[in-house]
Amino acid sequence: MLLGGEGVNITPELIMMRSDTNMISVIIPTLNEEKTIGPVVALARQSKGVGEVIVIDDKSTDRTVEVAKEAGANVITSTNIGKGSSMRGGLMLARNNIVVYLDGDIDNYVPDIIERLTNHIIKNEADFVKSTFEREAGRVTELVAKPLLNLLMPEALRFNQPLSGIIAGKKEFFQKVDFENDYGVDIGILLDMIKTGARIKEVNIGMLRNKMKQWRELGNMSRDVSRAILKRAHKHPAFSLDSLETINIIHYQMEMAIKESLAPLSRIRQAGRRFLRKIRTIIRD
Ligand SMILES: Nc1nc2c(ncn2[C@@H]2O[C@H](COP(=O)(O)OP(=O)(O)OP(=O)(O)O)[C@@H](O)[C@H]2O)c(=O)[nH]1
Ligand SMILES: [Mg+2]
Repeated sequence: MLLGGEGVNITPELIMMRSDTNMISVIIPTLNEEKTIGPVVALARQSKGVGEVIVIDDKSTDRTVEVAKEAGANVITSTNIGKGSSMRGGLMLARNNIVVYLDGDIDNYVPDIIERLTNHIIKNEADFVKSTFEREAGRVTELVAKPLLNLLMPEALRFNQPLSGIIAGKKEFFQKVDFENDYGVDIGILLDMIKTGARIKEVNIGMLRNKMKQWRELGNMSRDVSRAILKRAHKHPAFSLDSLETINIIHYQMEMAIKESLAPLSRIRQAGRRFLRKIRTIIRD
């Protein structure tokens, strides 16, 4: 589009970048990320179009808050614990019309991460952008989210990383979706965005190095993610009692598999107890 004199090519991109209200707010939820949060904030602040970087911290017990402040973030301590609650809180504070969410635990973001995530939004080709990336292991994604989605809402399977929390979108679209309080937040946002008819693009952000979660944390995450999917599946037109029955079967089979794999551990524990009892008897006698 050509506007004004002197042959100035005023593209939608230029209009967005020139207007303060169309700049970018970057929001980062954190819980004990002192090692990585500094460079993440610095990278976001240096990126073109970023007007503010907001870190929403859940009372980290390490130096996350100090490090994030030193790097130039506006740090807010949340009162409602949970990744999703913090993401919702950040949205309420965001001043700009384009919102980017980053994870604070990544130490190898590509330098143009913000540009990759916002490019389609700035050009008004998308309302919401989901990132895709290669990573070492996405156990909850492969074992919980994808099988459930396949059964209940297969339209979401076209996204490689449905649980990715590295996303961008227009603030007005984020305001229309339901933010779960916990780890169900990211899949919930994606499913709600699909439902609201948002134009969604997936962009590749390369390879991400991620901290590996302990099994106990994976359990909590799986619970949050399944809850967010099932809550939405109930309202889905394709939802039927048949699919509910299949979920019960899957649940039962998973439980049996876990019990079977834990059985040897339990035998070892019992043998250990017997051994200790014997030692005590020997000492006593
Ligand atoms: N405020 C807040 N942030 C959290 C909470 N849990 C995790 N985060 C932050 O959210 C971001 C992503 O968290 P991760 O635990 O790595 O979650 P994830 O990336 O979805 O999971 P992985 O794929 O296992 O890495 C990080 O910056 C965390 O510090 C929480 O309860 N509150
Ligand atoms: Mg992570």
